Amino acid sequence: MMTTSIDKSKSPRFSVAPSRKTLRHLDSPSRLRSDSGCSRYAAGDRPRVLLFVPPYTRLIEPSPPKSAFAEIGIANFEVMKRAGTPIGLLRIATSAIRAGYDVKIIDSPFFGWNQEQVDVEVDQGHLIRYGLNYDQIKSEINAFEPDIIGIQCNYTVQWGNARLLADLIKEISTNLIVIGGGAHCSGDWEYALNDSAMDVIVLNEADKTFPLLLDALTVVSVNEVEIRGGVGAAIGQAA
Ligand code: B12
Repeated sequence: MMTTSIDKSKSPRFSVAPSRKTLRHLDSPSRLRSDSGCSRYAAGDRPRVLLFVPPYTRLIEPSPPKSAFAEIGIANFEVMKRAGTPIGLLRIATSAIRAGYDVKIIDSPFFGWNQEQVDVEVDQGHLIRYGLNYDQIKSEINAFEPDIIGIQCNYTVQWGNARLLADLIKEISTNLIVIGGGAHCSGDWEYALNDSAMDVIVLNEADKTFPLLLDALTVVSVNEVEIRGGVGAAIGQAA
C-alpha cells in the first residue's frame, strides 16, 4: 500500500491580512459589557439584539469581445444576487430568544433587493452594492434601539461590507457592542477582530456560544451569571 504525506507548510494560508498596520480599532479596546443591556436586564426588560446580513456587493463585467459567450449573445457576466434564508442568523436568534433576549433580524440584501448603486468602477465593469442603504440601516437601528448588534459574514468577498457596517454602527454609538460571526469571521478571525470595529468575533457554530456571550455582556455580577445558567467564564469561551 502506498501512502502520501502532505506538506502542510506549502498549502496556501488564506487571509485578508492588510498590508498596513491593523487598525485595532484606532487604539480603543473591545467593549465587553453592554451598559444599556445591563440596565435593561436590571429593570426587568429583555436586552435587545439586532442581527444583520450586511448589504452585499456584486460584480458586473462585459464578456470578452469575440469570446464564445459574446457570440451566443451573453453580453455581461453578472455575479448573481444572494437570495435565501439566513439560516445561521435564524439559529442564533432562536437560541437568544430562548435565553431571554429580544431579537430582530435584518437581511439587508433581501430587504433592499431592488436598490442597487454603483460602488466602484473597475477596469472592465463595475461593482454594484445592493440592499438597504446606510440611511435605512441607521433608521432601523434607531427604531429598534438595540444594545448589541451581530453581523454575519459568511463570504470573504463580502468582508468589506461587514466591516463598513461595523464602522457605521460605532459611528451611531460606541456603546453599541458589535459581534461578528459566520464562515469568513471564523476562518480569518484574527484580522476580522484586529482590523475592524467589531468588539468580539465568535468562531464556528454559535448556537450555544451566542446566548452565553450575550449573558456575559449584559451581566452585572458573577452571581447573576450563575442564576442565568452558571457560565461564569462565558466571555473567555466566546472569544
Ligand atoms: C448553503 C450555502 C450557500 C447557499 C446560501 C443559501 C442561503 N440560504 O443563504 C448558496 C448556494 C446561495 C451559496 C452561495 C455561495 N457560497 Co456558499 N455555502 C453554503 C454552505 C454550504 C452552508 C451555509 C449554511 O447555511 N450553513 C448552515 C448555517 C446554520 O450555518 P452558518 O451560516 O455557518 O451559521 C452558523 C455559524 O457560522 C454562526 N454564525 C453565522 N452567522 C453569524 C453571525 C453572528 C453575529 C454570530 C455570532 C455567529 C454567526 O452561527 C451559526 C449557527 O451555528 C457553506 C459551507 C458551510 N458548511 O458552512 C458555503 C460557504 C459559506 N459558501 C461559500 C462561497 C464561496 C459561496 C459563493 C461565493 C460561491 C460563488 N463563487 O458563487 C456564493 C455566494 C453567494 C452570493 N451571491 O453572495 C464559502 C465561503 C468561503 C469564504 N470564506 O468566502 C463556504 C464557507 C463554502 C466553502 N468552504 O468554500 N452558499
